[in-house]
Amino acid sequence: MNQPVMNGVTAVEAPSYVKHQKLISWVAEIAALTKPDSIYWCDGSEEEYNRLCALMVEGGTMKKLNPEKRPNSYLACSDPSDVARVEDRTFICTDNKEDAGPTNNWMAPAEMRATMNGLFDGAMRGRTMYVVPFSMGPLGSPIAHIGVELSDSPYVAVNMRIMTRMGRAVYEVLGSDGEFVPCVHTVGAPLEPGQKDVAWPCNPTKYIVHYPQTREIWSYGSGYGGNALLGKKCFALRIASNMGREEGWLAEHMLILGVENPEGKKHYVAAAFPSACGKTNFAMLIPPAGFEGWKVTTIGDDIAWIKPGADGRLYAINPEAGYFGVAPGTNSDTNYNCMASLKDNTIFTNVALTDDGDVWWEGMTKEPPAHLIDWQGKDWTPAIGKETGRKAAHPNARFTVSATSNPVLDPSWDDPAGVPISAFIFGGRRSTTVPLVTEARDWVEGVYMAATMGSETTAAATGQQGVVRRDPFAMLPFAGYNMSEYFQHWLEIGEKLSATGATLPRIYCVNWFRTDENGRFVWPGFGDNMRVLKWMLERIEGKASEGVEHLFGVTPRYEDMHWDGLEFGRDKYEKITSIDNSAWEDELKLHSELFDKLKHKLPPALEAAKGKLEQRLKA
Ligand code: SAT
Ligand code: MN
Repeated sequence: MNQPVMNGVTAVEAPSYVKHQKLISWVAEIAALTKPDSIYWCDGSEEEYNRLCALMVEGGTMKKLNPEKRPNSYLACSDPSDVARVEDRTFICTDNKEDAGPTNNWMAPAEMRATMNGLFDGAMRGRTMYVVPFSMGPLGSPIAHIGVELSDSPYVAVNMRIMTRMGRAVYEVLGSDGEFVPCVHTVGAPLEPGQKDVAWPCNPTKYIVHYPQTREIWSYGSGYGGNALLGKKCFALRIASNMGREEGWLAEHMLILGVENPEGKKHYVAAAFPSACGKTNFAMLIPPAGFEGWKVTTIGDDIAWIKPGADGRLYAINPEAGYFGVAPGTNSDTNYNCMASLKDNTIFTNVALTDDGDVWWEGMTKEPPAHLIDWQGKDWTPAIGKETGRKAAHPNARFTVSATSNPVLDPSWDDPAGVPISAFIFGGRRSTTVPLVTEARDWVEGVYMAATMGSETTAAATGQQGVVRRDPFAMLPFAGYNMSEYFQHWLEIGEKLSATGATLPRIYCVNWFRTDENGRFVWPGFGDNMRVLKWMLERIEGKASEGVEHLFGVTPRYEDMHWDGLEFGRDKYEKITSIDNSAWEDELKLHSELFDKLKHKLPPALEAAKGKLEQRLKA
């Protein structure tokens, strides 16, 4: 039902199936502030999805792709200034600055609310405000949580339908007094009467604001990805990490995959990597030649909510329902399952358009097409690309696709109980220093590894690329509270579980990205990461050899790895597993810098772990 509402509205009429008075009053309150021309309550139906997409095609925000090439799919191209998460504009607003910690931008809630009230006043003029109800996690599951996003972007509404369980059924779960996280979003581009809209409205001023104490999210000025789809990083990580801390669970920037050996023995592992480091590829990995009978299946590609079960094991769910993955570099060799997922029903953002109405991005095919319209709407040919260095697709171009399009979706992906986790993997993008794989000797050492992880920055966030920054647990931009307390929370979860006599998941550190003297990756990565997974599973099952113990943990020897189907000599293996003591001395200085920054409430156990590492390095 469409609900036209006058400017300066005081009362809102909701569809009859919305029974939640507090929700209705909140919608009225935000409408009174933002002054949209109308309010539209999303029901999540397919008809609605098609209608909103058609509306955006008409308005120039999206193009419909050739249905013979890419059925029911669209291309949206953003404003060139609105292409990635804005970490420097992301705020955690708690009463005490220390509660946000030194890695987050902070402002006092009252001050931020005053700023937000100013910016949001009339911000939706000339637009429709969409009411987008969504569940993170299976609808009605005891570990799911509900949010409602109010947004003046139809692009947000359709993306949320893919990325979450969005629609009318959420109201049934909410009933008349259920809890929800209120999420308010505007692109910050009100329209004067008669003013023509642009294809991608946004505002040069941006604020991505979280109030963890009251569990609220306000986002201003951007229409892109994690800035605007508020169920994702804002709710499922920044707000949920706070919920998890209060309630004894973990909200993590992790993919979850299932791996089954030829005998039918299955394990689930969760792996944290910074944005744009291949989580989607790892989650859909195809075992290479030499691994006949092995199967890898996907639970999730970006976020995991992990809760202790009654049996003392940790159980994980994927709170999302779709993938918002990086397109460039994806092709049938690097990620066949992903390409198969994208064959229809996909929204592409900031990729290039081919002359026959399909999409293309760097790395999709070896040879680029002879002519394209690039993500900024300009003509592009390989010659132009070469001359100007201009990419046809933006490096952070994305696809939005439903999890159910994934041919290797795990049968338990939607199980409200979650899946038991056997191992945690932490990985960064490091051209030097960090070996291919290391097993932590115990939980504390594993937490230390994860806490001190570094990674070279990518296009997923605005700012300089390719510089190593510490990215603890791949959560630097996503931990919604003080990072040192977040470490403490991990340590406590470990302590509590071991106290029950449970076997804790093993913790591994991996690095697929070491390069040779010519700057080329030495490790083939992608499907061959299966070799590393296999070693981990053998360790977990107590079958693998002892490997080599070194200052940082345990790494397999060359002969401990399964090499069938790949020619990869000892010399190469040495290149990606060697420990260079002088490089580690420098690395430890960076750990010290990090700990210095985080010294307020830094767990002493991590200081002690660092002390041990330093001693081993001296020995
Ligand atoms: O734009 S998102 O935050 O959703 C993607 C990412 O950075 O992982
Ligand atoms: Mn991510």
